[in-house]
Amino acid sequence: MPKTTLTYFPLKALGEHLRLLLAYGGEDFEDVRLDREQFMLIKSTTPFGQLPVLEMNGRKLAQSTALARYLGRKYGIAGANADEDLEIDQHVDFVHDIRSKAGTVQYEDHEEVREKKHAELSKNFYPVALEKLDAIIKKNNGHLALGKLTWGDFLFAGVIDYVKHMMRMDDLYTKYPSFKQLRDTVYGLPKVKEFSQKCPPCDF
Ligand SMILES: N[C@@H](CCC(=O)N[C@@H](CS)C(=O)NCC(=O)O)C(=O)O
Repeated sequence: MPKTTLTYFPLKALGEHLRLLLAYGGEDFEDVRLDREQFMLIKSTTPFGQLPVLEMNGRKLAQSTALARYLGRKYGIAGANADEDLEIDQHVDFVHDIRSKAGTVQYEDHEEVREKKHAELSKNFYPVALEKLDAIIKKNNGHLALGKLTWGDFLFAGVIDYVKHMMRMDDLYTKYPSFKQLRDTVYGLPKVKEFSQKCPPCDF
């Protein structure tokens, strides 16, 4: 049986939810964390020149949300039908919308433009979007969708610290306890807890 390997940077960002899902699924996997220099040596061998890459059953697979959906299906935490799948996808895409907006600040090189973007999003976008996300989680019984544990919860838990960092919101979990609660629910799942206690710590 070929070895299962997840390759990403030493960050949570777009790789952590896959680590957590693999741990949840009881997968015996190698958690490879490359620095930029090591990544550049293998970049051309990855499907899209990016990480994360999952090597499973002899295949090299990429795109972090597609992979999360795949692992969710494999481990029995996807939707039961097309409508349920849609609800998970819809809420996952909304989390990505918030992440992408925050990323436009994080990855803006020009300081003046960056600060202007941050101010604009902090005034007009984050408050509305975070209220909506909070309402979604409350309506779903502390989960991202379907009122129960799905792969969407793993994506949320894996990415939220990175989003918090990019939004520069140290008080995110005080303002929205539901976010911390959902993150802690996933990290508290027995196999996930066991994995995350042993793996190298990263803040976001
Ligand atoms: N849509 C891709 C995006 C992956 C992505 O942007 N990866 C970044 C790190 S978070 C990367 O590999 N950057 C290095 C590069 O593009 O050279 C996914 O969700 O997996």
